Amino acid sequence: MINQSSYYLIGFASGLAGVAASAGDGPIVIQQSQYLANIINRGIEIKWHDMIKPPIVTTQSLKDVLKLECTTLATAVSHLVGKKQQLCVVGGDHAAALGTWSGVYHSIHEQGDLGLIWVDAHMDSHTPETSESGRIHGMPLACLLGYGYSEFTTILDEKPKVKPENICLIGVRSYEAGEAEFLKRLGVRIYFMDEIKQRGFNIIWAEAVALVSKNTFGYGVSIDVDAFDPSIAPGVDVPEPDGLFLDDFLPALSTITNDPKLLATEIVELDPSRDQQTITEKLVVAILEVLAKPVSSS
Ligand SMILES: [Mn+2]
Repeated sequence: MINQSSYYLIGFASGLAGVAASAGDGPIVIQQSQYLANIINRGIEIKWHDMIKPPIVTTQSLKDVLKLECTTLATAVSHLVGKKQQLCVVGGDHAAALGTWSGVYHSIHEQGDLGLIWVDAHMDSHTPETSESGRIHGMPLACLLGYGYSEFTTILDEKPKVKPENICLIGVRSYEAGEAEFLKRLGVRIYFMDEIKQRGFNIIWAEAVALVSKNTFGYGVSIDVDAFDPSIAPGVDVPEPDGLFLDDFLPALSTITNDPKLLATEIVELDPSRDQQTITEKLVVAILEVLAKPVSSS
């Protein structure tokens, strides 16, 4: 049973693994957002559980700082999932996923496997061997599959957090050969934009939910804001043309918000310094509103 009383947000105010540190301001802006205040005033009960920030001064390496942040995040997520609370992690760069899904895994793995829908313009499936930039926000999905730096593949538990057959990616349109080959070799299902346009978002969404539910205890959804079209989500560091629109995404998302198998959600890569007239901030809050709105059981 899911506890419907409150919806919890955990801020991951870190942009250390991405293109710009300013992505770390994403959750701070959401926390102070008038759009968020408006939906709370309309009676949607949203509470901030935590706001995780990088240390101001440190002598540790980037990997060690990130591991610490992600372990803190994983511990907070695991705590809430263990209490059957609904939650969304608000990033920060996509390295948040290392903490979010390690935490969900930690909480549920004795009961069954974890499924994951990864909504993103990119694959985020580089290993240190295939990455040209070396940026860790391009590697979280590979790490969750058990490949990459041991600092990130062993958060809270030694084992891989998701099996390839329990993952799918939605909205991909920009990637490098190395990561595409990696996912293909593992047999991970990818819904590229071409297929989404051809078959319709609601159809591929239902298929994706079925795929991540089939052999799992439950599943999560990781939403990179750059999955959306830059015309509605300019506030990201790696925009890619020809993306998703909310008219398709929000109705699809609303079909799972009362699904007892939905364990957690995350929204990442909002960079407020690149936003235009706060429209990306508004988009993030619109997604949170759908997630947090109590669903009357009919
Ligand atoms: Mn991403």
